[in-house]
Amino acid sequence: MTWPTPAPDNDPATPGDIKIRQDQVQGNIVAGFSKDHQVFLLVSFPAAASGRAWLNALQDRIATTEHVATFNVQFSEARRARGGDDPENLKAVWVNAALTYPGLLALSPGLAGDLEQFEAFRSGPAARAEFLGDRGLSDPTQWLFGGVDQLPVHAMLTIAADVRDDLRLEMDRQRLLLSENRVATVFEQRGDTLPGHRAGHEHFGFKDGVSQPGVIGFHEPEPGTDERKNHAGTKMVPAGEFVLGYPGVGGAIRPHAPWMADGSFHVLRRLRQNVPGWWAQVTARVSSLAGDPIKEDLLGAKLVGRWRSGTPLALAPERDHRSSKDRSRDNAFTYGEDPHGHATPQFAHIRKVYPRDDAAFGDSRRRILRRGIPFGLPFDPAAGRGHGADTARGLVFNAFMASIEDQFEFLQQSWANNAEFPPGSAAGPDPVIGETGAPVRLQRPDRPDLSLGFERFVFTEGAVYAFAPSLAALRRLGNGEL
Ligand code: N7H
Repeated sequence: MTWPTPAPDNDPATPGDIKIRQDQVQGNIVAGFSKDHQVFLLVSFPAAASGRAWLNALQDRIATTEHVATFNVQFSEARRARGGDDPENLKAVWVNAALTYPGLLALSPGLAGDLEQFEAFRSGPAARAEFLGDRGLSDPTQWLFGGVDQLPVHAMLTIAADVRDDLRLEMDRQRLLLSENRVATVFEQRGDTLPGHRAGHEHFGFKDGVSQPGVIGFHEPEPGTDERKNHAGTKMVPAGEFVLGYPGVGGAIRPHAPWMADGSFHVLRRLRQNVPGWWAQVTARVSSLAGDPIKEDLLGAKLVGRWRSGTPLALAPERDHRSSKDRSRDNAFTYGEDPHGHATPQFAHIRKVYPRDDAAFGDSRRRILRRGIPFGLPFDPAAGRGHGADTARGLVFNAFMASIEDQFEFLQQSWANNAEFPPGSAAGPDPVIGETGAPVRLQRPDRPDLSLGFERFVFTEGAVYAFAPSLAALRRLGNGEL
């Protein structure tokens, strides 16, 4: 198949700016796959030769940024032309490949020196669990993959399709390639957009995928601003924050070996969500506040920072009055006018992990490109088997970044888990993903502060730290040239 040249929407900021090498950077990093059906195949090579042969056989199936960006532009245009309905005749199947530290060393032991500086990547997520607060039910001894004493994950394939049958076909093809090359599958993690009216929402019921960084050198900027064109409130962030080999915030290029240029670190976490537990806790807190006007919907929104529809509390602090048809302003806000968190509490999930213009934040070095997708059927006991409290469901947290320590781990450990972030606020931990212990402090105008304890109802059940190399590096790894 030949691909048309990328549409102007993917042209860089201004002439002369460094552009993302769209034929080298794999798809799903700066151009998201955005597919309703995905599977993450975690595999292990018995020996370098089989790993290399498998990578070679895979080369032609890997999607580039150019492929995905071109398709995404066509898809958005077709959807606009249909008044918001998905075009039925535009479909694609995409594949992305990433390698873990043990996987890269299994292919080429000589790479150890080049990878020395990437400590989190080298240690792997199980070794970082204590630091990140993965204890108790999240302890790596309980994980389904990537845990203690488990078969090492060497590589992670992301396969993504618009329709289930296409995904199944590609999975069959990939399973054949794996078995032909004697590569073992360690785990298959499925992900699917929730059905019906829940589409685009995560399992607690909140709209997801509302806010993403714009990428300089890839997305078009709004002239005269630092925002992405037609995306009010979406800050443009230097490409080097997500892809190695490009300038990051401040202009410097992060140190890396030449073969790592155009690659990106890939973090996958299977996060189980106890949906009835989380909402029962919200109800319990509301009933314990007899006489207080706060209701479940508002308290739930306070924990996340947005109403279930995606409307930010910053723009609609009392009730979700905004039309579901106009989503264009859902990122057009900062917390500057709300220093005490009267509208959006300082502990709210989206404020913890992206404080926007907050003085405690100050720059764009903590952004990540989120590509998550739910797994499991919705909690809806009346809908029958698979919908009850006993079935596993949650979020496949999936993100790309230039540094695991400075980005994903920093968000989780220094902000979400940290009851004292922002400094001096005594805000409490992030009540969605943070470590429990300290209570959160809910501040409202004209009312005394409330101190509310929240247990964690999101548990880590597996994790992988990987690196998605450029197309050229994948080829060289397959040929044993590195
Ligand atoms: Fe979060 N949730 O339903 O509460 N997340 N998240 N996340 N998250 C976001 O703005 C959720 C997790 C980020 O730019 C929304 O697109 C759940 C981890 C970041 O303003 C909702 C889980 C980490 C943002 C949720 C989970 C992050 C974000 C609003 C786990 C990183 C963008 C939708 C089960 C350590 C913030 C949106 C911004 C948004 C939820 C995990 C980070 C609804 C349920 C582990 C950076």
